[in-house]
Amino acid sequence: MGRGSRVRIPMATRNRNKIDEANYVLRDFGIELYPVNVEKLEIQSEDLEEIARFAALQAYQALGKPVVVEDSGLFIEALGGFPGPYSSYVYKTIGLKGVLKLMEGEENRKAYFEAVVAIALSERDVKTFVGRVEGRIAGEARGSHGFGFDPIFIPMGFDTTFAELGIEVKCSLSHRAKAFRAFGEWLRTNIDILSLWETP
Ligand code: ITT
Repeated sequence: MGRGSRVRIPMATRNRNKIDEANYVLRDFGIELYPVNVEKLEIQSEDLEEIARFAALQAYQALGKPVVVEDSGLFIEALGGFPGPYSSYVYKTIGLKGVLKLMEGEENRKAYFEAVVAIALSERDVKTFVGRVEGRIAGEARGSHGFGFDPIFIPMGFDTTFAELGIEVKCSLSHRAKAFRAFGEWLRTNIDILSLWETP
C-alpha cells in the first residue's frame, strides 16, 4: 500500500453518519469505508453482537466478499436498557421528545451507547469489535452536530451533549470510535486480510 493510498472496504449501511465517523478513525489505519447497497437484515435480539454477526454473514453471502456492518444503540438504565437494539425504530417513531418524556422526573439518567462492528471472513468466521461510552441523558435536546440521539446524550466527564461537542471530540471517545479503532488495530496485525479488498 503506497503512502497516501487507502484500502477501500465496503460497509453495508444506510446511515451516512456511521461511515463518516468510522472513516474519521480509520484514516489513521490507511483504511476508508464506502457504502454498499446490500440489504442489512436485522434479526430480533436483545444482543447487538448477535444482530451484527447475523447481518455480517448475510452481507458476505450477498456480496461474495467480506463487508463491514455496524449495529449500535442507546441503552438507558432507568428504562431497563431501552431503546437498545430498537434505537433506530424508536428514534424514527417517538424520537428525542418521546425519550425525554419517558425520562421526565427520573433521577437516574445513566445511559450508554454501544456499537458492534462485524465482518464475516467466511461462512464460519465472523469477527466482532465492541465499543461502549458511558454517559447520561440530558434534560433537554441540545446541539446540532451528529445524528440520532446525539442531542440528548452527555458523555461522562462532560456537561455538553455529543451534538454540542462535534465530530472531533465525539470520535475521540465514542462507542463507534472505540469499536472501529479495535477493528483498525486488528487489521494492522492481520495485514494479509487487506488483500481481500485491495485493487491493483
Ligand atoms: P444501518 O442499520 O443502515 O447501519 P441505522 O441507523 O438503522 O443504520 P442501527 O440499526 O445500528 O443503524 O441503529 C442505530 C440507531 O441508534 C441509530 O439510528 C441512532 O438512532 C442510534 N445511534 C447509534 N449510534 C449513535 C450515535 O453515535 N449517536 C446518536 N445516535 C446513535
